[in-house]
Amino acid sequence: MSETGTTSATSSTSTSQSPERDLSPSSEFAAQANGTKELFEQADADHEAFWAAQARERLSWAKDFDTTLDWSGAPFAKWFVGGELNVAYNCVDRHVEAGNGDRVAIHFEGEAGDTRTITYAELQKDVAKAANALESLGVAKGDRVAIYLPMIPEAVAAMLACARIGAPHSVVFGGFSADALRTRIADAEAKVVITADGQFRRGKPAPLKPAVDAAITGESTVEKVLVVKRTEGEVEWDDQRDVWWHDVVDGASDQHEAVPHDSEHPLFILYTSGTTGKPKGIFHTTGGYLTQAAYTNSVVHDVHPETDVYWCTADIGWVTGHTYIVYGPLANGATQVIYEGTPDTPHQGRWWEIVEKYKVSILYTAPTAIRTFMKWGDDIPAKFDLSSLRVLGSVGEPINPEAWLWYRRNIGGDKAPIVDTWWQTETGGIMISPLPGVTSLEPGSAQRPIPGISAEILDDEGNPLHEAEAVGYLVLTKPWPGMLRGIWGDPERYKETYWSRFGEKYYFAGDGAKYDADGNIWLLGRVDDVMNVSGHRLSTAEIESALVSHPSVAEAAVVGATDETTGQAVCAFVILRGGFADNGDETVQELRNHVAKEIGPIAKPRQIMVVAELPKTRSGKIMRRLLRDVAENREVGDVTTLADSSVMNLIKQGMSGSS
Ligand code: 6R9
Repeated sequence: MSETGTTSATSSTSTSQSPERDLSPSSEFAAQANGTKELFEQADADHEAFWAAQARERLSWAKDFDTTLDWSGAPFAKWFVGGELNVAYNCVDRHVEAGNGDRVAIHFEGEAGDTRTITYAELQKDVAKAANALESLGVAKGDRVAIYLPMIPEAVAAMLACARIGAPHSVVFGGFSADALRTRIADAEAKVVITADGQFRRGKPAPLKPAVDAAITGESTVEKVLVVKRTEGEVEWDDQRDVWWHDVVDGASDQHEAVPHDSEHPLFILYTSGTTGKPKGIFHTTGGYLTQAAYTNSVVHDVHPETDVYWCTADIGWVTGHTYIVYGPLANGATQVIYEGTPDTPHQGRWWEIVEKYKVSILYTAPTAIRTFMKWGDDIPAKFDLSSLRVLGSVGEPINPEAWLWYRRNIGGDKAPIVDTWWQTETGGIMISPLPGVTSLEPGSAQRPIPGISAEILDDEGNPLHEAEAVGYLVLTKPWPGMLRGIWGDPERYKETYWSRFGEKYYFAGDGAKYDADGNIWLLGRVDDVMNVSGHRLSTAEIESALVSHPSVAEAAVVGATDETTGQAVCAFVILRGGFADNGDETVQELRNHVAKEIGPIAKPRQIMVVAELPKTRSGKIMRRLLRDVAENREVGDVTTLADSSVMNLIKQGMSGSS
């Protein structure tokens, strides 16, 4: 590295070493940081003792646990065995008991500009009322409750009410279709659905309840639908089945006993895309998950509940919303912002206006959002006072160094540390990330496993790779408290998906990774047929089956192509059935809308190409690699394993003919 300052161009992985850019933590930041070097030492010295200490220090247990980890039934883990606690008590009541009832839990900002401030004491009442209401609707410990709500405070109260009763919730993202909701409700055999009449999106009310009505027509396990009034839109009503939230919750008693549950009692199910069409119901349990959530939110986001205003921009329909809106920050007693709407409503500075208004000090968001803001221009955030921000976070997909540097400069005032956090629905909480008071940052890299977590990168044969730039598969090598306990109703699929690629010793994450020369981990995206579109996991198989379910489609192949804003974009190749003409744009629009209807607007293909053939191997496997080459406008790679090597020429000719 030269002293001249000209070296930053040598490679995108050496930014932190440029003499002009010091990305080590400032001494002021380090002095106040929750995450310390000592944590690494403690975790290395005794993994289980470290986690036992986190569980005991950060949570209130009604009954202490006797065994920290029972791994005798591996890969099925039990953490904090024998312990009992109530998650809602830990997230709300104990803060009130400790004299912090007047502290704001939630600053709610509706899209239309309506606001609500909810203290911990108020949240306690809301949760108790919702718990009483759910019980009056017949929900008991162990029953599953589906939640299909917009980003409103009732969503948080609903989740915590379920946790309080011990009824596992299954939150389904409000952007998912009726069909997606139906499969998730059926798989979890949910007894009650909590929804709203509608939600505000881009300045307009959009209905939600019709999707629930459609999802439970015919045979269904659902007995009651609890409906929050949000948009005042017209709704169909079934007097036997539907009840208004304001009728049964508002009038319920605000006293509700938080009965302790076993540490391993299921807390929630959350569906995520797998390599086959059927989504996997990832399930998490009580003590281990909450420990992971509270610990990581403290040491990675560096939340100081007395002084910080924290804002995680995720939707509660994703795991980030579960762990870093509901469970982590509330377990820590933090004050947070919840925003209902889109970043450009009513103007492209909306987020920065919110940061200025509430003096947000910690912001946790996704690279796709950051890239969108980059596109909108530096002048927009520059109009607002963002000086309250002291920690920035990123999650969902790799953040490219350019976006990282833009985020740091334009949002973080060139001083706020950025924590690029790698984790998954399955891991329950952050696994790989800088600790902002300890780590010298490396733009674009999630860097190191946090204290208590161990990772390796393996080659095809399962040998650890340590040399720089060697690309392999990321695995986690020791169980951790927040790990998934399984796939709901399918223990075999759990073993097969996560614990068979490299044997029972390694949790296979499904991500490619490499080390750089400094030992930082760089995540390289999924190695399976899962795409990452704006940080959301979508399976190629799921979208293919949606396309094939359209009467005009004979066959479909879907690939994720690199996209400047969304990371990856859905590109589909379809073969029409005989008798269906290719009507150009009209056909494409119809199929795009069909996918939106079947799965949800996030799955809508950016591009659909009608082709005569698909490239297949002799064993009939579609070679997506070649289609990706086409979708990304590259020279098409090796075609020698194709059953018919002329197919790619046909596809390419077809492309050049289309607009
Ligand atoms: C939390 C969440 C998990 C997948 C994961 C990986 C990708 C998430 C990342 C990242 C690179 C990061 N991913 N964070 N890749 N750097 N900081 O996103 O959970 O929806 O289950 O997605 O997202 O590919 O395997 P989930």
